[in-house]
Amino acid sequence: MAIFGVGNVVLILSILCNVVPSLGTKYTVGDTSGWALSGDYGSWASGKTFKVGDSLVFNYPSGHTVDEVSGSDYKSCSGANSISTDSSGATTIPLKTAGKHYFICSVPGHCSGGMKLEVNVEAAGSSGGDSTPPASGGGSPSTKTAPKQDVPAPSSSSLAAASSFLSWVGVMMIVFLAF
Ligand SMILES: [Cu+2]
Repeated sequence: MAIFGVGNVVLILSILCNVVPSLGTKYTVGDTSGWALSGDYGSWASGKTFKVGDSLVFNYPSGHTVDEVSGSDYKSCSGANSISTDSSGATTIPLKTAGKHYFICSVPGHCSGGMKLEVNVEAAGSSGGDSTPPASGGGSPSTKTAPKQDVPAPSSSSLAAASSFLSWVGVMMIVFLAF
């Protein structure tokens, strides 16, 4: 019975591993370079699409901060009226609202030296494609093949990942039971 207990825990963990990342993407600011004076965060952010539900992860050594500021304070590199500030070395900022978000390091000289990040956050699902919403939900039998086209690609691919992972877990459980 203890074996099945372990199997259940593995099963639950595997489900969590597949479900949690689908809630939002975590972007590590500056990638491996982190949040640093040598960074170029304009180029880092360009080409990325941030959505509500995503998070920004700032990694930096001591001697820096992550302040969320207004657009005007971003331009003037002022951390005097910060919306939020953190200097823990590992700052995760959940992007909760659509629109522009501005981040600077409030240590004098660092923002003007390059430690400033502007991101444009889109509403969740706003760029998921041009799929038109179903015209009538009343169950009128209009066409034969219409309902299948409503399945969005990301969820089906994550389902595929989940099922392949679950089958791997199944193999592991068989190995467990065999020994
Ligand atoms: Cu700094």
